[in-house]
Amino acid sequence: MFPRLLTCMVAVAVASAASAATYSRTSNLVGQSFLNAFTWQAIADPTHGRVNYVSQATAQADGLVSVSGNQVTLRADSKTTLSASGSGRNSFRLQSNAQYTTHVAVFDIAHMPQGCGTWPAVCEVGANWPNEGEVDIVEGVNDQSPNQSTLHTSANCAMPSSRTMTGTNEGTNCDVNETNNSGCGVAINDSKSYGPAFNGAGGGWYAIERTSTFIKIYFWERGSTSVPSDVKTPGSTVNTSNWGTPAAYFPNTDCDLSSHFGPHNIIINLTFCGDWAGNSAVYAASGCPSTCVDYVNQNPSAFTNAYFEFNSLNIYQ
Ligand SMILES: *[C@@H]1O[C@H](CO)[C@@H](O)[C@H](O)[C@H]1NC(C)=O
Ligand SMILES: *[C@@H]1O[C@H](CO)[C@@H](O)[C@H](O)[C@H]1NC(C)=O
Ligand SMILES: *[C@@H]1O[C@H](CO)[C@@H](O)[C@H](O)[C@H]1NC(C)=O
Ligand SMILES: *[C@@H]1O[C@H](CO)[C@@H](O)[C@H](O)[C@H]1NC(C)=O
Ligand SMILES: *[C@@H]1O[C@H](CO)[C@@H](O)[C@H](O)[C@H]1NC(C)=O
Ligand SMILES: CC(=O)N[C@H]1CO[C@H](CO)[C@@H](O)[C@@H]1O
Repeated sequence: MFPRLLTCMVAVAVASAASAATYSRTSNLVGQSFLNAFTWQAIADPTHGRVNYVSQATAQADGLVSVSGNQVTLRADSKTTLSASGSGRNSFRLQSNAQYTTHVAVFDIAHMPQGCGTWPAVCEVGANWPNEGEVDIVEGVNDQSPNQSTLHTSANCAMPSSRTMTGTNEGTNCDVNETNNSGCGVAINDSKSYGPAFNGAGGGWYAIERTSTFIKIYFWERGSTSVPSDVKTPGSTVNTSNWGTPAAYFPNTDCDLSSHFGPHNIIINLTFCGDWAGNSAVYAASGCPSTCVDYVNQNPSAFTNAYFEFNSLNIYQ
């Protein structure tokens, strides 16, 4: 009886996994429709960066946002020398108007912000942080590569140290309180996944698949021969069964995802220095000059390449 029951359960599990792997497109965001799906947050930076998050109106007046065909460019100010006693460097923090639980999001990114002191992120975050969780899809500092996809949660959420992913486990405890906000990160095993090398390769695709039982992050550099066809040429559906081993895999084996992750907004932001990039040991280890805040204040032209360029964002549910 028992083996037979087991076989039956396995069959059910496989069937539901296969059906959960196909999703239908709910948003095809390019150009102006991409911008219309987000709200600019001119707020104080929760990560204490040397930044001044501006409104969309200010960004437009200062040329920090532009649309060219399908492409959307979001950049930081690269013209103004800052006074040490004044506000930080003008930059962007965009939050999606919609929230997502089970979904797939595919970000086709042509360029990401680079330069000493930069700390860009594409992430998904719930209300009442950290109780509804945070998923950093791509985040890094000071051009260091390859880095890193991370969960940040409340207490009692861990990841197995060994799991089926191409990235490298950098910590199994996702609880921000016990990890000094570091969470459980996975370094992506591709030197072109971040910063100048990512940009030099023409960027690539980052994708998240979130279900009630796992969160997966995928990355393909622009020239990869293994980009799935439904990623390379987005259409009305995706089938993640054909996407191969994820870069980062966060299963629910040691973390009840349903109680640690609520509905999430997508956030796209760029700060400077702050808790991570500006940490003096991290900044120095990156081979960056001076101190982070002085460098950001005094070298506007160093931020000419501190911009995101998105080709598209497709969301499937
Ligand atoms: C971007 O926003 C998210 C969500 O608030 C936050 O966790 C992350 O630290 C921010 N990153 C930067 C670079 O400001
Ligand atoms: C990491 O990337 C290297 C170089 O492409 C490859 O040889 C290695 O198999 C990868 N590791 C994993 C776990 O996929
Ligand atoms: C945070 O962690 C410390 C131990 O590192 C613990 O004493 C404290 O109760 C925790 N606080 C919360 C809110 O979980
Ligand atoms: C999704 O891909 C898997 C693996 O190739 C396949 O078995 C399944 O039939 C596909 N699902 C749909 C709805 O096409
Ligand atoms: C916690 O993080 C803050 C901000 O990065 C840092 O200043 C502090 O030294 C860290 N504390 C520990 C115990 O690592
Ligand atoms: C800044 C940073 O966190 N860099 C890390 C990027 O990933 C590599 C490989 O895991 C780490 O060694 C670096 O510390």
